[in-house]
Amino acid sequence: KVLIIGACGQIGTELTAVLRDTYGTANVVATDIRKSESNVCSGGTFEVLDARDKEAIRACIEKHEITDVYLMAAILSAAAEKNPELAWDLNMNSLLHVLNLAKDKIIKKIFWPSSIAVFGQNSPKKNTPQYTIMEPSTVYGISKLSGERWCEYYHKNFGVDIRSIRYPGIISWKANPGGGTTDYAVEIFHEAIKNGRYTCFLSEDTSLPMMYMDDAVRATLDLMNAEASNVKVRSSYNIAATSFTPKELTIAIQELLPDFTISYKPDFRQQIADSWPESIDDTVAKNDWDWSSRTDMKAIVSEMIMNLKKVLGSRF
Ligand code: VAH
Repeated sequence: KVLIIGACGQIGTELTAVLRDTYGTANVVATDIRKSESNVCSGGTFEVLDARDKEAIRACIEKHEITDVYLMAAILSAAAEKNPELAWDLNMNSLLHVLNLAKDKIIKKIFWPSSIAVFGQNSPKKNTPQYTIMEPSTVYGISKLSGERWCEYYHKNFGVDIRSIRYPGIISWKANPGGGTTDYAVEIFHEAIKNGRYTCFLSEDTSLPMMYMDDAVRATLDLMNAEASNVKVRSSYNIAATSFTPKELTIAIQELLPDFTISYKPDFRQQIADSWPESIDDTVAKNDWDWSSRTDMKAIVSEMIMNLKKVLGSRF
């Protein structure tokens, strides 16, 4: 049976829905730090669980006979800069709790998300390789790089079956991101449909790796279901779909919403974005577990606008 910690987050929400569809609602336990109105809580077993509380995690695992854990709880890049202590505590200790429970054979398999935030200013910017210089300059990136090192250590020394993906910016319409630097690429669609205009907190030529949520969730399940012997990377896998700038995204949006206008007002998140890669090389994931993306920027734009028009009720 499957436990999701952080089930109400941007990825957790959609991951929970797919896991319930895949394994049956009765075999999936969704948890988060607080209850919400979302279908995550009403659509199956939900419990309040603080990812920093090891004994609470252990009790939940034993109560529900959990074998697999998806640890999706984290403080993202922008929020982490505002609250470093909480971000380090949550991002790092939740992982160590789960790793130790797996070392003690209480958990069979773990998924843990890393991020392109593990790369830094002096990592190669274009087609950033699986193995390269990694000097993250954000609290979030530091916590994710440390986490990758612990994942590999627990696999090598205790045989823990933990699997991880370095997610790019993820774009979705079912649940909003919170506290990220790539969040502009979600907010822009909501604003375009509701108000016809958006003030972007990154400069127009800031290119970042991005991916549609469906691709990210499929990658997660494909990696978790891969033969253990094929999962050769036990730090975290690069995966990629597309890269674009706010300007390129705006032009694509204007093809469907011609009246849409954008203005640029970079804030502290510009420095975070400037330290990250522009594009990612995912050859290793392709070779090890047959990863491939299916949704490019044009498809993301049409999916987002079509679905958000239904959800938001469009004025266009
Ligand atoms: C963030 N969406 O912006 C997350 C992610 C690569 C970006 O880590 O912090």
